[in-house]
Amino acid sequence: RGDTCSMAPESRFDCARDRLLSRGECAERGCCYDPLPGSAGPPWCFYPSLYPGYEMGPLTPTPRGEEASLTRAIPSHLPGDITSLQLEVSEETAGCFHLTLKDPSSPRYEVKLPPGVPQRKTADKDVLFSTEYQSDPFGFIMRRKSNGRVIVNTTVAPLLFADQYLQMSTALASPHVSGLGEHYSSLLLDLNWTSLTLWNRDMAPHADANLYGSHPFYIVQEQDGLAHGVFLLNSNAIEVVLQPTPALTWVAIGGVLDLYVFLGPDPRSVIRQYLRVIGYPMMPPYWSLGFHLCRWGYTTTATTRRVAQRMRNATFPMDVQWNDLDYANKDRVFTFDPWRFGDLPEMVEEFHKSGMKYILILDPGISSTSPPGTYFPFDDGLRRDVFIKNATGHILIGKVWPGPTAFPDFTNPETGRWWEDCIREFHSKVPVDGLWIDMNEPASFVQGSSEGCPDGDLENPPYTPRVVGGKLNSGTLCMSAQQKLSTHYNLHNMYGLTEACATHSALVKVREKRPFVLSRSSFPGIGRFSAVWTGDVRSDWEQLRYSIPAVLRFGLFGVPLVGADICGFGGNTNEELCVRWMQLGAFYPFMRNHNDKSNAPQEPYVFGQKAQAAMRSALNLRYSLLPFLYTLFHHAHTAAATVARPLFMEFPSDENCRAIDRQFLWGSSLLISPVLERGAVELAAYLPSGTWYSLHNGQPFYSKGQYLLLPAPLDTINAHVREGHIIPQQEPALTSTASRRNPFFLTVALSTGGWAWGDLFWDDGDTLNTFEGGNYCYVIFTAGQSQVVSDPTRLNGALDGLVLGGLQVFGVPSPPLYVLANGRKVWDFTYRSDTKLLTVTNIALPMSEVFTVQWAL
Ligand code: MIG
Repeated sequence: RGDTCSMAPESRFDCARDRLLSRGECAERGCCYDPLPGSAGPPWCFYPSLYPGYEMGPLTPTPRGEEASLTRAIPSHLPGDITSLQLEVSEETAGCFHLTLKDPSSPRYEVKLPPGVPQRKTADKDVLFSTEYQSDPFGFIMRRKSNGRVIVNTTVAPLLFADQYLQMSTALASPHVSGLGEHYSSLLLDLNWTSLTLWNRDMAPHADANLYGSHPFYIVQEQDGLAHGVFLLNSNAIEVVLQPTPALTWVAIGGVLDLYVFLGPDPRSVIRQYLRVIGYPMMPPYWSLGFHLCRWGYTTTATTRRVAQRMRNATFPMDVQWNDLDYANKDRVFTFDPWRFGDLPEMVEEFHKSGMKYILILDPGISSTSPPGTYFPFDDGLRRDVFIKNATGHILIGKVWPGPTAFPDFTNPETGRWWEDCIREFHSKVPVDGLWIDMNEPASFVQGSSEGCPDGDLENPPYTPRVVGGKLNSGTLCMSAQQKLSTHYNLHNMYGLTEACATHSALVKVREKRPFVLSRSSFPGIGRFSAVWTGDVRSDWEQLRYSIPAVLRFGLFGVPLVGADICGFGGNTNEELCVRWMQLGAFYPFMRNHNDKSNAPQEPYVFGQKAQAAMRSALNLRYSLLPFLYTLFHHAHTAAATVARPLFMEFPSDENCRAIDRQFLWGSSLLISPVLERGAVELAAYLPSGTWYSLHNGQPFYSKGQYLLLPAPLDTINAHVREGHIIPQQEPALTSTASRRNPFFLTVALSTGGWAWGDLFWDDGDTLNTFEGGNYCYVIFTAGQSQVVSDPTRLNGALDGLVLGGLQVFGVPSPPLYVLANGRKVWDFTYRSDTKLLTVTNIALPMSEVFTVQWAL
């Protein structure tokens, strides 16, 4: 076989992912063998450059694109080859290419995302890509039209399509790849012979493990600031192999190949194109952007009340008090403990009266061992046939906190109605404002079921990707379990998504307000229904640091409302770590401090005065920025923009930004540079080229695109406003209910030319579909020629009675002689010539009218 085996080691594609092969076994597969020292690195047994595969017939036009038949004459080494395939390709939009490979003779399981993703067709007809096909063996090459760059090239390795093993490789246009969650890793993935498994699993975040969610999507930063993305719509267990050529191999152990390629051409457009397929994120209620406080181990209502009271006494802003499993009677959901939580309804009412909200945990496992007639959720669920069955058609029983449990099958519409009834009934007693859906991978403490699982190709497929526990059913249900739509083998990764969807709809119906759901498990599309948190992170500095790429990745996956457990969940935190975590957490889109049962307390008030002061100022800073954050969520909801944004999204042609994941942006205008190391009181922060102003004092930094050493004492987090931007803020308060009524102020960061732009989306924060129904305010702010002007382009009354109380203008070159607000002289203004900061206070300009603030130089 001589030169067909002579490719460079980094370009070798593994011919033996399933097991280690001897030279002879490798040869039997028709592959090349070259044992290299070391266990990691290039494969020893790899495909030769020409390897028999599928042969493609002629392409013929269809109403939506083109199609062709593929046939395999020589069997592969896999059991269950599907020898003829149907290829269909279509140009969904100018920047989106869609390819499917299916079995035309017998239908296979295909993912159905929850319905209701609006069809957002673009008018643009200038297709950004061109495709060509290699017919024998089949492969395709896709290029970016504008520069000819190869975006996808599957001819680099064979296509395999067997019943339980589908594989497709592609060369990558650059080594700068991000995505493929959920994993514990930096923003740029390591291509040095690594593999990532996508299989939802209850597992504390650590390297090389498959975690709670699955997101088969990646984005590639190309050399010149352009970007593209690829999405494999497949919910089976997936393994993605990365190698330094650079190249990537998808292995899915079921379903079909349903591949989307998004051509951008810039990173933001890639994400928008992706979210057009999976759905744009929901608009969160305003209060959910406030601070949330939780722990496992608030064992009574008295304790829970005291926590909220101590927060208030110590003047820490906070919107939402939570309870973990402690509230439930014998850990059974939809009940509450009559002794320890007997006055739960009253407690919730009290929180509501003080302008706060209340959320509690809801696990999917339904206790199956209460005496008949005593536990409605199970009895009714049984009657309505909502539970997942085992292979023999009996209800599958696993084990979670209440002991033996059945698992609702959320792919069954009747389950959605039953779930809604359970939530309605519970809500009529305990008027929760949101639900926290945990353990929804789903997690079970017994492998498969309390009776084990039948042997077979679903439990033990010919190839099992590298998963924690070694078996697909480790820590979850049997793969052969039956759901309405298909087997659990096919649906496992979608359990959290289907539960989030059902919970979201139930809350909409029951509360008739904007719902809040927090889910641990996730799958593409979940951002339409839910927030996500990153699970059981440990209280240590490394986990603090990796929380940033974790949060940024969820942004790429269409889940902008995301955060890690602040101060860490597992193990005891410490004061310094917790201060730094509260500071970073103040810039997680979803901000919740949460702690495990057995750990030292970590509520802000338990620490020393200095630490408390630092946390209080971080909280006040966040609360002052809520109008801005809310506006960013509006853009996420309506235009698929990201909220917490990696620098490369905003500065795609700045090569220095490619790998940055210790800093991030809020929208386009606020750069956050947290301390992530113990003992550090300064940090090297990268500032992209341009002027950046310290949010705290307006001090300008003129950057050529460089790292600057910034002071970072324990009481501050560095945040810089980008020149040319206006950030709408409001005076903070102890709840967002109160801060929403406070005066607004604007932070105006003038560009070198003296201009700036910003906007504000405002509504009542809680009503459903305000944007869709036109029931909102939208105000544009512009600065230029020594004045700031507002332009309320849409008003619905929500801003009535609210005023602009002042503004700070960064970059005013010289002291103003006077300041005019709506033409009247203002007396309360100060100017600092060292920082070029103009501060105007004590004005009261109605926000619902056009206003002008001028300064005369
Ligand atoms: O097996 O409800 O990730 O946030 O506190 C642990 C108790 C179950 C796991 C969640 C965590 C929560 C905990 N839960």
